[in-house]
Amino acid sequence: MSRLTILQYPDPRLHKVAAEVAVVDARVRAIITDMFETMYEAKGVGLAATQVDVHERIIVADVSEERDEPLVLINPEIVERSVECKEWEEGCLSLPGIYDKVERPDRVRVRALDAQGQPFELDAEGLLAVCLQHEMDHLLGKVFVDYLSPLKRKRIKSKMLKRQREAAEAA
Ligand code: GNR
Ligand code: NI
Repeated sequence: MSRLTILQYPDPRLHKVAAEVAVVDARVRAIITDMFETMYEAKGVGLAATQVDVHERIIVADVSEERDEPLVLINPEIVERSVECKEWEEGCLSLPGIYDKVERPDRVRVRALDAQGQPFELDAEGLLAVCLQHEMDHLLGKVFVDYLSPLKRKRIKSKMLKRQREAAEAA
């Protein structure tokens, strides 16, 4: 197992579109193991492969309090979404310390493959629904700040670049 580096916004690789996984094999399961290690270490509730520079449709998540309910979604698709939307304060491991409100459908039904390559469907609401939509956006090259106004995004981008510049100088 190894912890992977999480790409930091505005890294252009966060905007790559992930490819479908053709076969769920040992190679894919090794990526999943490393993604869980990375996600738990970073205390995130989800992680998309895009964030660790793997451009394949793989998501790991765990929204449980005890951090003992790992979820794997390969080639996820939303098959149903509620008309009702809800606003949540979102954060992202690719933009540590940045939070803002995003409105999304309140409930979604997602179809995906598990780590064995078996199809399953999942009804999600609350934090899990937000998390899965946030992760699926990552696989399409989209980050939550893309929903914010251009002015907010510009400020966030400057803040992130300044932080990265300072970290590089300190190193
Ligand atoms: O850890 C995370 N928390 C979170 C909180 C509100 C909405 C979405 C998220 S996902 C985020 C981890 C992450 O960046 N996943 O891509
Ligand atoms: Ni994220």
